[in-house]
Amino acid sequence: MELARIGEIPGDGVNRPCLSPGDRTARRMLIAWANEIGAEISIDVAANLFVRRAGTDPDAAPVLTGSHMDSQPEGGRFDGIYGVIAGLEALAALHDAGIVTRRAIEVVAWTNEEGGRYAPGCMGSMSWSGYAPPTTWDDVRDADGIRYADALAEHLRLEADLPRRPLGGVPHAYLEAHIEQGPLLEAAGLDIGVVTGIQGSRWFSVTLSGASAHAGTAPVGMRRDAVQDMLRAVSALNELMHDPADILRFTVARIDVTPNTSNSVAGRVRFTIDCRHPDGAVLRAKGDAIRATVEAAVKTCDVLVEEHFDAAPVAFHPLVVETVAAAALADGASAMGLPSGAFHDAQFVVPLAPTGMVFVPSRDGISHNPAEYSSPEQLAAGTRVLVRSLVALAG
Ligand code: HGY
Ligand code: MN
Ligand code: MN
Repeated sequence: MELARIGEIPGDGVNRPCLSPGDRTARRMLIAWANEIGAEISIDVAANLFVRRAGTDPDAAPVLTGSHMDSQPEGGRFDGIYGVIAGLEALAALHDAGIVTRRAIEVVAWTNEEGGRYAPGCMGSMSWSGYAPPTTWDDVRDADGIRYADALAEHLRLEADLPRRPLGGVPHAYLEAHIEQGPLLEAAGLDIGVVTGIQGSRWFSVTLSGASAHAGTAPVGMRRDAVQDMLRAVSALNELMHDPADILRFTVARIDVTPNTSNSVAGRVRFTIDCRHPDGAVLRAKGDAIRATVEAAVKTCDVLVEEHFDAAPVAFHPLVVETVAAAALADGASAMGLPSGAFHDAQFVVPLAPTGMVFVPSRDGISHNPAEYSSPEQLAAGTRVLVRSLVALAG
């Protein structure tokens, strides 16, 4: 709740973009809490922030937990931040109990999971895991035209007092606590989600270039109207992406129009596509059909389709899934297995180490919305299951 006051917006929401002053203030609050329990702080060149509690065996690979601290522009108080704070609570509980695990336990706050200020998301975890080189997104610009590389350099300059660690590493296991962000646990009346995997996600942008013109004098028949062509393209994409079973997720939610005035015909439109499916083959086929579908639908504009994010579906490792299920049982929590509809940094840790997640219910399944809510009891139950799991994994 203290962190939720940083970047707070009406309706109990938060707006805490990655690498912003608000993000830094939140990170400093985490660091202060971590210092209280004697944990070690470090940061890598992707600005991923690590809080480490040493184990008895310094040579043993650590158990890694955590999530992200950046939010959607109109986000809720729990998405991401819960997993970081639950991880810190695990370290504090061990500290208070005077228990030292064999393996170190590290809590990570990944940089730019949301992909709001800078698209795509998961830049910190993709850099750390080697999924993509850290320079991949250097020239991505935010709404103010600031390059990602420059925002990152500025952040690292302001965080120069923090010890540096090399980018990358191979943990013994990774376990992330997160709110479900969907309705399934609440509908089933259950406390805990033992997450089995994450569906695939692909992000595209479509840029339509026509010609701006006078709204009063330009005959409609002579226009190269990018808004009208966008409507044609999105209608055709809706048909391509229509799924009677409602499994496929197709979203157009960001539209930039130029010159964006009521009396100049739009010369240019850029809109985003977020496409998701649990079956990699379906996601591949649908995503690969976007370009031809848009080109066939557009009447007068030039078309540019770019892909910005391609995260294949992942299945979590039985070691972690079974550890979470056993921890829920031991804690007397009701639980069920379920896949994640949202992507997470965990998606990019899967190729490196046994990986899993634990979910707590979201009220009315709401997320990416200020009304996002999970109760203290639900959050505490998830944290207890996390702690039990981390102790089991770390020995
Ligand atoms: O979009 C996602 O799935 C994540 O919540 N950022
Ligand atoms: Mn999240
Ligand atoms: Mn999110």
